[in-house]
Amino acid sequence: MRVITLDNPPVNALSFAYCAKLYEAIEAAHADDSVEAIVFTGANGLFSGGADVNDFNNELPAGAVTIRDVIRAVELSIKPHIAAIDGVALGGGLELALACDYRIATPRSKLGLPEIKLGLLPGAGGTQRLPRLIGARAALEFMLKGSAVPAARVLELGILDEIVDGNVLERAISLAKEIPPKRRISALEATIAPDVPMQAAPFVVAQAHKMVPPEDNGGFAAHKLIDAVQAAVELPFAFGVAREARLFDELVHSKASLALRHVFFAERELSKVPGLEATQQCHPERSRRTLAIAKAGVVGAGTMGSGIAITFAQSGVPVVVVDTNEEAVDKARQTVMGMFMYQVQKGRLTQEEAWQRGQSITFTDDWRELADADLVVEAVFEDPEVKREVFAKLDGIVKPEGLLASNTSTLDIDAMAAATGRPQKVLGLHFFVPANIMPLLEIVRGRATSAQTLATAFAIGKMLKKKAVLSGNAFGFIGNRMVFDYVREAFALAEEGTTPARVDAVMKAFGFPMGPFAMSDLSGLDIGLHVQKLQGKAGQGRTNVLEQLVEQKRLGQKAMAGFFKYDKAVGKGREPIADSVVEQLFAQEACKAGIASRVVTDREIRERLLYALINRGAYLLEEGVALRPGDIDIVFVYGYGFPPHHGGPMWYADEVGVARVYERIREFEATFGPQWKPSALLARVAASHDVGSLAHA
Ligand code: 3H9
Repeated sequence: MRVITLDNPPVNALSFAYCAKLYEAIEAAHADDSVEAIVFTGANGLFSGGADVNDFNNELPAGAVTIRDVIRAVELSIKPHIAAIDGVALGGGLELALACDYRIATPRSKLGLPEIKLGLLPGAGGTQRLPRLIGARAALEFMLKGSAVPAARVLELGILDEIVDGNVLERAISLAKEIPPKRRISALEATIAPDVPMQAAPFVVAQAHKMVPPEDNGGFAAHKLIDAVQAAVELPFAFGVAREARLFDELVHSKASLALRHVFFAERELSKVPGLEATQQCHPERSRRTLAIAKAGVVGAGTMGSGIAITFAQSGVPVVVVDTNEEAVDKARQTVMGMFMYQVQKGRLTQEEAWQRGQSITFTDDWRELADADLVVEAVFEDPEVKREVFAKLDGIVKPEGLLASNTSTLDIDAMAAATGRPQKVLGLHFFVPANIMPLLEIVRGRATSAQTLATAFAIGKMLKKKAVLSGNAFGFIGNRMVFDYVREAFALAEEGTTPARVDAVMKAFGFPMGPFAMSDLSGLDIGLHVQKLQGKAGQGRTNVLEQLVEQKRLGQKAMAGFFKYDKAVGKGREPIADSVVEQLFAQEACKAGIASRVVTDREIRERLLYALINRGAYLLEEGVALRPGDIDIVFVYGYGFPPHHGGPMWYADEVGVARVYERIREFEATFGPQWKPSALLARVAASHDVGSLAHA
């Protein structure tokens, strides 16, 4: 018996270089007559994270050994192989386990084929073996979701043979000593599902194609995956594997996969901040210099405050919410209870867990209860004076080592820090509504914010399972600052005679879950106007349509009328319905302001909105507000629904070609005015190559 340990830190990725070593070890075990069985296990706390995604960016080097070669060696051997899994087994890692004869795992293990999230499909036999093991329908569901699934569920599905409570390697070794028989999955016939006859295959395949997004709008890999599973059902194993390999190769070079792989790596770059020491960069939560957050405080029990409190409670951190308004507190209590009960209904929490989480949020009107909090986040009204008062008060109450954060979406962190005697411990933590659901967190660095405070903020982000992006302290930070320009163009288009419904439809067709007008309705037109006032831009628009809508109490979705109207009977009151009243208001005000009506193409709509984002993003890079183009992309993918298969606005600029984007922005500047002045960075990148790259600027 031979134990082969996958050991390629940090995640035992099956790179070409590592596969060459692995292949050698496997062939040595096969050649050794004293070895009757082979056990695979993993070092570094996991089985394997799958293929090395970096390898996909290069052409396959001549003579390279890949996971497919490793798996073929396992498959061809007459000796039994056992996968002993502890931790995650993903992608090619799970495909290796599927080529084994037995698969056993510890209860904490998670297994998955997440390739779809990278715009790929399992390309090392996974699409052919899984339908043979658990049926095509269950296999498709498993691969289309791409989640890392807990061992208990994987056992139920029939992918695992056994869950081992004790030492999984010991159990595998004892299993190997029994010399179990070969059980090649490749020798099985694929089925659809226990209750479905094989004749139903065409129907099941057609249904699956209908259920995923269109090929040109985020569904490219999903359709190819369905094709591969169809091959598993219709073709002998060897032909199916060949079809899978062809489909995989098409996907690896697709724009969507390149974009999704960019998002994957950009996400992992986020906490690498120049100036923070190496240990903090890699493992902020482990660094001694980060502060432990054992108790959190929130000021303000509004929508934002309750969402933030739930987020901390979900991560096991007790939290005190301070608000003197009884009505707001009652509402917040109901929101919190409702949220946890919903999770019980969905089977995500037990009654007991829901009760415990609910208990870990305390509401009070007594600010002194914040005294021993390690971190307090204020979520009060967006007004500079109110915020300053809150910070001054907190500074007098919270223990000196406690961090003070603002959840402001726009305002100056330095002004708040100046109201305290601990500016180095003041920062912005900008959550997005609803805070307990939205994955994005902007960490705003003030002039005096210390490295320790920042490192702690990244550790908090990780603890709360957020994508934490660092932003400089500038009005609107990264996300909102860029969205102002995006919405500005949407508004300008409406003033020029394009209906809000059409603008939104074009952006939805690009892949956003909603268009800019529906988004404005969701966040509230009154909020939009308030922010314009804070920015000193209210009343500077070409028309006063926004002001009029707010005066008419058309505040957006919450008022069942904004740029669109809403009807409780249509999409639970959340579906925007075009409203001719608003369209007429735009037409009438545009006429008064002397704005000529223009006929625009869908392409112009898309370009004006997306290039406004790109131009502002380039300014933010130039000004140092955003560290990297990838950081901006993460903000937009996770905070604003930018379609991940386009990689985020800055990646999209590269996809289109920066030179082309720049030229178009110059044309917009000439046609529409100085708001379109291109950033110097954009000009430089556009000039540097024919197809310049912002990613490498
Ligand atoms: C595949 O398998 C294709 C096959 O079907 C067919 C082939 C023919 N490759 O996330 P973390 C790096 S496709 C390269 O912070 P965690 C990551 O960049 C693959 N690098 O840790 C980071 O580097 P750095 C299918 C990878 O503990 C470091 O490892 N598999 C890969 O929070 C730590 O990462 C997947 O899609 C990789 N595959 O989570 C799994 N994975 O330190 C993708 C990680 O320089 N990976 N890195 O910043 C994951 O889901 C998580 O990383 C994992 C660990 C759960 C493994």
